[in-house]
Amino acid sequence: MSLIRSDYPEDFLFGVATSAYQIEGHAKGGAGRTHWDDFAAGPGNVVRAEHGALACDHYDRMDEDLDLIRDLGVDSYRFSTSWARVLPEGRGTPNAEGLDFYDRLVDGLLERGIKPAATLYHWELPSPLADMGGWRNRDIAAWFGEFTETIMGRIGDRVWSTAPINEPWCVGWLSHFQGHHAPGLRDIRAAARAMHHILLAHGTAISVMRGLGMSNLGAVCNMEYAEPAPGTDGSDADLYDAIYNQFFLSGMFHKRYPDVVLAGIEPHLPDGWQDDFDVISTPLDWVGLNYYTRKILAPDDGPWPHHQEIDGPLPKTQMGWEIYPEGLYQLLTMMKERYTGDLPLYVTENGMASEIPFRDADRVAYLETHLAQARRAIAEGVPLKGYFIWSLMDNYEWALGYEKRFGLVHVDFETLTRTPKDSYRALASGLRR
Ligand code: IFM
Repeated sequence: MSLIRSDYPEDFLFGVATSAYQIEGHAKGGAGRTHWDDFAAGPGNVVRAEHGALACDHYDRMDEDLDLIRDLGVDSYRFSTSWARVLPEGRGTPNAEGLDFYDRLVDGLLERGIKPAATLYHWELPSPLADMGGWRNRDIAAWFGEFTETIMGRIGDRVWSTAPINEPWCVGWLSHFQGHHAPGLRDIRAAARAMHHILLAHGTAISVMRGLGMSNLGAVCNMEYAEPAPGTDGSDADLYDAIYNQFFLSGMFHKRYPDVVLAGIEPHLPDGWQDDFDVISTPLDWVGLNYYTRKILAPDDGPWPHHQEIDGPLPKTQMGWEIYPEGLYQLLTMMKERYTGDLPLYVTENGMASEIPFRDADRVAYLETHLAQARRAIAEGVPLKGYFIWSLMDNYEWALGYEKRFGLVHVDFETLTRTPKDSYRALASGLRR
């Protein structure tokens, strides 16, 4: 790999990322039921109706996994805390075993010299909260505040960084308007309310953590570069960009939502939404970008937002996503110019799914080309401070089950044996140079 650590600023940080439901094995350790367990049980929602009950069995193989992270030579590990493992009912009595698990995880990282980068919520909402409307219910901000207080009351003194909600677009739009993720709704009103409440919960959690005396608090947004289809006037790409890439940062940094998005969702936002921006814009210490691909947009004659994605000509990953490294540079630059200024930025996820089990030269090339765009951004003054690869190991890729493999480490889902791929070895050697 042409990656050489010394090509990056001295304080630049490399890491790998995972999330709780995707690796832990949710059936273990007294965790409560989640809306992903419910969604996966519905016909046609998830490939082969696969779920996260065992996943990578990280719950019982934590030490082996932490050794893999240490031997890779990265500086930080981005993990998430499962709300239902900590509070099986979503509120009320904590699960002592769950709290002990995250305590051991953080200590295990620190013992190995790895910075723990926590995300509070990476998609597994406790079912009892989903029963009460989940992200559609304004009370979720207070419920999330209670969860934040409970888990960070236990590990907040030792984590290196924390972000409340992974990928607000996925939690809101993908799950409540497009219906691809739990709770599987295709409902504009549900989506509008969820998107607003996600931001309210985000700001509430930041305030709770400030109250606990924590620092290095950020937000993690996923973005896709929006490209107009040839021959179109660009308005479809602009609207896609506004919903996907601008909405959440605009709320957090400008205390407003983009007009073109309001044109579609304003009638569905909860009463008094304009009064929530002081909470939503609670100051942050950094912002993370999860980047994978671009989309090409053209009009269609369906309901708002009246656009469709067009198949693009570039090589694609196992997910069918075009490989477009320049988008990483373009979005980092946009974030700095429009929203974050001098605030540190991180690439909190980047990587590819590949069907090649061990000799994954395609993944090495993907990482190299994206890292080149990260260096381009740094050279032009973007305060990019770190880069996390998705993912440490193959895991549960949500509605696509276990087939799509993002890992630097191969997981045999029959035996749960972990085997480092070529990309793991290439990165380990580059990080030592
Ligand atoms: O696996 C997901 C992860 O949970 C969130 N970001 C994108 C990844 C790949 O689809």
